[in-house]
Amino acid sequence: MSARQIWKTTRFDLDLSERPLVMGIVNVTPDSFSDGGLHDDPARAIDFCERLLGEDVDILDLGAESTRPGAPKVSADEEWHRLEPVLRAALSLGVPVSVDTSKTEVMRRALDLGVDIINDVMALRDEGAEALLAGHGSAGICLMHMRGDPTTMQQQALYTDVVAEVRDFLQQRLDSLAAHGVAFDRITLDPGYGFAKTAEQNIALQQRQAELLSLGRPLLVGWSRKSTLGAITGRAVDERLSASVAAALATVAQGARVVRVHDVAATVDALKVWQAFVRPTA
Ligand code: HH2
Repeated sequence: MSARQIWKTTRFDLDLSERPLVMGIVNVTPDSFSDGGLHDDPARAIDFCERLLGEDVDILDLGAESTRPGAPKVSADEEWHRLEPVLRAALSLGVPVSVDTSKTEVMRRALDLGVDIINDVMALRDEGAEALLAGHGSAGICLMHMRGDPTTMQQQALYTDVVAEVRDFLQQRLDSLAAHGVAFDRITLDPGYGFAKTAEQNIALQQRQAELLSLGRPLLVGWSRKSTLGAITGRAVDERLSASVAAALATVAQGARVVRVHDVAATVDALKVWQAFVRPTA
Protein backbone atom coordinates (compact mmCIF):
# COMPACT_ATOMS: atom_id res chain seq x y z
CA MET A 1 0.00 0.00 0.00
CA SER A 2 1.43 3.41 -0.95
CA ALA A 3 1.88 6.22 1.60
CA ARG A 4 -1.24 8.16 2.49
CA GLN A 5 -1.79 11.07 0.15
CA ILE A 6 -3.90 13.89 1.59
CA TRP A 7 -5.27 16.86 -0.37
CA LYS A 8 -5.73 19.66 2.14
CA THR A 9 -8.67 21.96 1.49
CA THR A 10 -10.43 24.64 3.50
CA ARG A 11 -12.78 22.40 5.49
CA PHE A 12 -11.74 18.86 4.50
CA ASP A 13 -8.55 16.81 4.38
CA LEU A 14 -9.28 14.59 1.38
CA ASP A 15 -7.68 11.15 1.52
CA LEU A 16 -6.62 10.28 -2.03
CA SER A 17 -4.86 7.04 -1.10
CA GLU A 18 -7.88 4.96 -0.10
CA ARG A 19 -9.81 5.31 -3.39
CA PRO A 20 -9.99 7.74 -6.33
CA LEU A 21 -12.39 10.65 -5.84
CA VAL A 22 -15.10 11.86 -8.21
CA MET A 23 -15.49 15.59 -8.78
CA GLY A 24 -18.93 16.34 -10.25
CA ILE A 25 -19.23 19.21 -12.73
CA VAL A 26 -21.96 21.79 -12.17
CA ASN A 27 -21.83 24.36 -14.94
CA VAL A 28 -23.91 27.42 -14.07
CA THR A 29 -23.48 28.73 -17.62
CA PRO A 30 -25.61 29.26 -20.71
CA ASP A 31 -22.89 27.99 -23.07
CA SER A 32 -20.75 25.13 -21.69
CA PHE A 33 -19.73 22.65 -24.37
CA SER A 34 -21.85 19.72 -23.20
CA ASP A 35 -24.34 20.97 -20.62
CA GLY A 36 -24.67 24.70 -21.32
CA GLY A 37 -28.05 26.08 -20.27
CA LEU A 38 -29.07 22.97 -18.29
CA HIS A 39 -28.31 24.42 -14.86
CA ASP A 40 -27.96 28.15 -15.43
CA ASP A 41 -30.96 28.89 -13.24
CA PRO A 42 -29.83 28.83 -9.56
CA ALA A 43 -32.71 26.62 -8.39
CA ARG A 44 -31.98 24.04 -11.08
CA ALA A 45 -28.25 24.15 -10.33
CA ILE A 46 -28.89 23.59 -6.62
CA ASP A 47 -31.24 20.67 -7.43
CA PHE A 48 -28.50 19.24 -9.61
CA CYS A 49 -25.95 19.55 -6.76
CA GLU A 50 -28.34 17.62 -4.51
CA ARG A 51 -28.84 14.99 -7.19
CA LEU A 52 -25.05 14.53 -7.46
CA LEU A 53 -24.89 14.08 -3.69
CA GLY A 54 -27.38 11.22 -4.05
CA GLU A 55 -25.02 9.74 -6.65
CA ASP A 56 -22.14 9.75 -4.11
CA VAL A 57 -20.16 12.61 -5.57
CA ASP A 58 -17.01 13.43 -3.57
CA ILE A 59 -16.49 17.07 -4.64
CA LEU A 60 -18.82 19.57 -6.33
CA ASP A 61 -17.07 21.74 -8.94
CA LEU A 62 -19.06 24.89 -9.76
CA GLY A 63 -18.19 26.80 -12.93
CA ALA A 64 -19.82 30.01 -14.14
CA GLU A 65 -17.75 30.77 -17.24
CA SER A 66 -17.38 28.34 -20.12
CA THR A 67 -13.82 27.50 -21.17
CA ARG A 68 -14.77 25.63 -24.35
CA PRO A 69 -12.66 26.61 -27.38
CA GLY A 70 -13.82 30.02 -28.59
CA ALA A 71 -15.98 30.74 -25.53
CA PRO A 72 -16.57 34.47 -24.95
CA LYS A 73 -15.16 35.98 -21.74
CA VAL A 74 -17.52 37.13 -19.01
CA SER A 75 -16.84 39.85 -16.44
CA ALA A 76 -16.03 39.01 -12.82
CA ASP A 77 -19.34 40.58 -11.78
CA GLU A 78 -21.34 38.47 -14.22
CA GLU A 79 -19.47 35.31 -13.24
CA TRP A 80 -20.09 36.01 -9.56
CA HIS A 81 -23.74 36.86 -10.17
CA ARG A 82 -24.21 33.39 -11.71
CA LEU A 83 -22.14 31.64 -9.06
CA GLU A 84 -23.04 33.18 -5.71
CA PRO A 85 -26.49 31.69 -4.95
CA VAL A 86 -25.41 28.23 -6.05
CA LEU A 87 -22.14 28.42 -4.12
CA ARG A 88 -23.92 29.54 -0.93
CA ALA A 89 -26.29 26.57 -1.19
CA ALA A 90 -23.59 24.07 -2.18
CA LEU A 91 -21.47 25.04 0.81
CA SER A 92 -24.25 23.88 3.13
CA LEU A 93 -24.43 20.36 1.67
CA GLY A 94 -21.58 18.80 3.67
CA VAL A 95 -19.25 17.95 0.77
CA PRO A 96 -16.16 19.78 -0.45
CA VAL A 97 -16.99 22.50 -2.97
CA SER A 98 -14.63 23.80 -5.59
CA VAL A 99 -15.01 26.83 -7.83
CA ASP A 100 -13.72 26.64 -11.39
CA THR A 101 -12.49 30.15 -12.09
CA SER A 102 -9.45 31.99 -13.40
CA LYS A 103 -10.25 35.42 -12.02
CA THR A 104 -8.61 36.63 -8.82
CA GLU A 105 -11.68 38.69 -7.96
CA VAL A 106 -14.02 35.70 -8.22
CA MET A 107 -11.59 33.57 -6.20
CA ARG A 108 -11.49 36.24 -3.48
CA ARG A 109 -15.28 36.32 -3.17
CA ALA A 110 -15.53 32.51 -3.20
CA LEU A 111 -12.82 32.20 -0.53
CA ASP A 112 -14.65 34.78 1.58
CA LEU A 113 -17.73 32.53 1.50
CA GLY A 114 -15.60 29.55 2.58
CA VAL A 115 -15.05 27.61 -0.65
CA ASP A 116 -12.87 24.53 -0.21
CA ILE A 117 -10.93 24.43 -3.49
CA ILE A 118 -10.00 26.82 -6.29
CA ASN A 119 -9.83 24.94 -9.61
CA ASP A 120 -8.07 27.17 -12.11
CA VAL A 121 -7.60 26.26 -15.78
CA MET A 122 -5.06 29.14 -15.91
CA ALA A 123 -3.07 27.73 -12.96
CA LEU A 124 -3.28 30.95 -10.87
CA ARG A 125 -1.68 33.22 -13.48
CA ASP A 126 -4.18 36.06 -13.10
CA GLU A 127 -2.62 39.02 -11.33
CA GLY A 128 -2.74 38.59 -7.56
CA ALA A 129 -4.06 35.01 -7.64
CA GLU A 130 -0.98 33.35 -6.17
CA ALA A 131 -0.70 35.93 -3.38
CA LEU A 132 -4.41 35.56 -2.63
CA LEU A 133 -4.17 31.78 -2.26
CA ALA A 134 -0.93 32.06 -0.28
CA GLY A 135 -2.59 34.55 2.07
CA HIS A 136 -5.64 32.33 2.53
CA GLY A 137 -3.53 29.57 3.98
CA SER A 138 -5.75 26.51 3.60
CA ALA A 139 -7.87 26.35 0.42
CA GLY A 140 -7.11 23.47 -1.93
CA ILE A 141 -5.83 24.32 -5.39
CA CYS A 142 -5.94 22.59 -8.78
CA LEU A 143 -3.35 23.91 -11.24
CA MET A 144 -4.19 23.04 -14.85
CA HIS A 145 -2.05 23.37 -17.97
CA MET A 146 -3.21 25.42 -20.90
CA ARG A 147 -1.81 27.97 -23.31
CA GLY A 148 -3.36 31.29 -24.25
CA ASP A 149 -7.02 31.54 -23.32
CA PRO A 150 -10.12 29.72 -24.57
CA THR A 151 -10.59 32.19 -27.44
CA THR A 152 -7.12 31.47 -28.88
CA MET A 153 -5.84 28.27 -27.32
CA GLN A 154 -6.40 25.85 -30.18
CA GLN A 155 -4.01 27.93 -32.35
CA GLN A 156 -1.30 27.29 -29.76
CA ALA A 157 -1.27 23.49 -29.89
CA LEU A 158 2.31 23.44 -31.17
CA TYR A 159 4.80 21.44 -29.12
CA THR A 160 8.11 19.69 -29.71
CA ASP A 161 7.33 17.25 -26.90
CA VAL A 162 3.90 17.91 -25.42
CA VAL A 163 4.45 15.78 -22.32
CA ALA A 164 7.79 17.39 -21.44
CA GLU A 165 6.36 20.86 -22.03
CA VAL A 166 3.24 20.28 -19.93
CA ARG A 167 5.40 18.77 -17.21
CA ASP A 168 7.80 21.74 -17.25
CA PHE A 169 4.89 24.19 -17.10
CA LEU A 170 3.37 22.44 -14.08
CA GLN A 171 6.77 22.28 -12.39
CA GLN A 172 7.20 26.04 -12.90
CA ARG A 173 3.76 26.70 -11.45
CA LEU A 174 4.61 24.52 -8.42
CA ASP A 175 7.91 26.40 -7.97
CA SER A 176 6.13 29.73 -8.18
CA LEU A 177 3.57 28.73 -5.56
CA ALA A 178 6.32 27.38 -3.31
CA ALA A 179 8.06 30.75 -3.60
CA HIS A 180 4.82 32.34 -2.38
CA GLY A 181 4.79 29.96 0.58
CA VAL A 182 1.90 27.71 -0.50
CA ALA A 183 2.22 24.21 1.00
CA PHE A 184 2.28 21.45 -1.63
CA ASP A 185 -0.28 19.33 0.22
CA ARG A 186 -2.90 21.88 -0.92
CA ILE A 187 -2.14 21.30 -4.61
CA THR A 188 -3.28 18.89 -7.32
CA LEU A 189 -2.12 19.06 -10.94
CA ASP A 190 -4.08 18.62 -14.17
CA PRO A 191 -2.70 18.10 -17.72
CA GLY A 192 -5.68 20.03 -19.13
CA TYR A 193 -7.16 17.69 -21.71
CA GLY A 194 -8.55 19.65 -24.64
CA PHE A 195 -6.88 22.93 -23.70
CA ALA A 196 -4.46 24.02 -26.45
CA LYS A 197 -3.95 20.40 -27.48
CA THR A 198 -4.84 18.21 -30.43
CA ALA A 199 -6.37 14.76 -30.01
CA GLU A 200 -2.96 13.17 -30.65
CA GLN A 201 -1.35 15.36 -27.99
CA ASN A 202 -4.10 14.56 -25.46
CA ILE A 203 -3.63 10.83 -26.09
CA ALA A 204 0.16 11.11 -25.75
CA LEU A 205 -0.30 12.88 -22.41
CA GLN A 206 -2.53 10.09 -21.13
CA GLN A 207 -0.19 7.36 -22.38
CA ARG A 208 2.76 9.03 -20.64
CA GLN A 209 0.91 10.06 -17.48
CA ALA A 210 3.70 8.56 -15.34
CA GLU A 211 5.92 11.47 -16.39
CA LEU A 212 3.42 13.91 -14.87
CA LEU A 213 3.07 11.81 -11.71
CA SER A 214 6.81 12.18 -11.23
CA LEU A 215 6.13 15.80 -10.23
CA GLY A 216 5.06 14.32 -6.90
CA ARG A 217 1.55 15.79 -6.64
CA PRO A 218 -1.77 13.96 -7.21
CA LEU A 219 -3.30 14.27 -10.67
CA LEU A 220 -6.84 15.51 -11.19
CA VAL A 221 -8.02 14.63 -14.70
CA GLY A 222 -10.93 15.87 -16.81
CA TRP A 223 -11.65 13.68 -19.83
CA SER A 224 -15.43 13.84 -19.49
CA ARG A 225 -17.21 14.19 -22.87
CA LYS A 226 -14.16 15.90 -24.43
CA SER A 227 -13.71 16.05 -28.19
CA THR A 228 -10.77 13.64 -28.21
CA LEU A 229 -13.22 10.97 -27.01
CA GLY A 230 -15.39 11.94 -29.97
CA ALA A 231 -12.38 11.65 -32.29
CA ILE A 232 -11.63 8.14 -30.97
CA THR A 233 -15.23 6.84 -31.00
CA GLY A 234 -16.93 8.92 -33.69
CA ARG A 235 -19.58 9.88 -31.11
CA ALA A 236 -21.31 13.25 -30.68
CA VAL A 237 -20.90 15.08 -27.36
CA ASP A 238 -24.18 13.70 -25.93
CA GLU A 239 -23.17 10.12 -26.78
CA ARG A 240 -19.85 9.99 -24.93
CA LEU A 241 -20.92 8.41 -21.63
CA SER A 242 -19.21 5.04 -22.19
CA ALA A 243 -16.11 6.71 -23.59
CA SER A 244 -15.96 9.09 -20.62
CA VAL A 245 -16.28 6.27 -18.09
CA ALA A 246 -13.59 4.28 -19.91
CA ALA A 247 -11.31 7.33 -19.89
CA ALA A 248 -11.88 7.85 -16.16
CA LEU A 249 -11.00 4.22 -15.43
CA ALA A 250 -7.94 4.35 -17.66
CA THR A 251 -6.56 7.50 -16.09
CA VAL A 252 -7.14 6.14 -12.58
CA ALA A 253 -5.55 2.81 -13.53
CA GLN A 254 -2.52 4.86 -14.62
CA GLY A 255 -2.37 6.71 -11.30
CA ALA A 256 -4.74 9.72 -11.39
CA ARG A 257 -6.52 10.24 -8.03
CA VAL A 258 -9.39 12.61 -8.87
CA VAL A 259 -11.61 12.51 -11.96
CA ARG A 260 -13.69 15.52 -12.98
CA VAL A 261 -16.88 14.24 -14.62
CA HIS A 262 -20.36 15.17 -15.79
CA ASP A 263 -21.79 11.65 -15.34
CA VAL A 264 -21.26 11.01 -11.66
CA ALA A 265 -23.45 7.92 -11.08
CA ALA A 266 -21.92 5.92 -13.93
CA THR A 267 -18.38 6.92 -12.98
CA VAL A 268 -18.89 6.10 -9.29
CA ASP A 269 -20.22 2.62 -10.19
CA ALA A 270 -17.34 1.94 -12.57
CA LEU A 271 -14.77 3.04 -10.01
CA LYS A 272 -16.40 0.90 -7.29
CA VAL A 273 -16.02 -2.20 -9.47
CA TRP A 274 -12.49 -1.29 -10.48
CA GLN A 275 -11.58 -0.61 -6.86
CA ALA A 276 -13.04 -3.93 -5.68
CA PHE A 277 -10.98 -5.81 -8.27
CA VAL A 278 -7.67 -4.05 -7.71
CA ARG A 279 -7.78 -3.82 -3.91
CA PRO A 280 -5.35 -6.35 -2.51
CA THR A 281 -7.14 -9.24 -0.75
CA ALA A 282 -6.21 -10.22 2.79
N1 HH2 B 1 -12.24 21.15 -18.23
C1 HH2 B 1 -13.20 22.08 -18.37
C2 HH2 B 1 -13.38 23.07 -17.39
N2 HH2 B 1 -12.64 23.07 -16.26
N3 HH2 B 1 -10.95 22.11 -14.93
C3 HH2 B 1 -10.01 21.17 -14.76
N4 HH2 B 1 -9.26 21.14 -13.64
N5 HH2 B 1 -9.76 20.20 -15.71
C4 HH2 B 1 -10.47 20.15 -16.87
O1 HH2 B 1 -10.19 19.27 -17.71
C5 HH2 B 1 -11.47 21.14 -17.09
C6 HH2 B 1 -11.69 22.12 -16.08
C7 HH2 B 1 -14.06 22.05 -19.57
O2 HH2 B 1 -15.20 21.24 -19.34
P1 HH2 B 1 -16.65 21.80 -18.92
O3 HH2 B 1 -16.58 22.48 -17.61
O4 HH2 B 1 -17.64 20.71 -19.00
O5 HH2 B 1 -17.01 22.80 -20.08
P2 HH2 B 1 -17.07 24.37 -20.18
O6 HH2 B 1 -15.69 24.89 -19.91
O7 HH2 B 1 -17.53 24.63 -21.59
O8 HH2 B 1 -18.02 24.88 -19.14
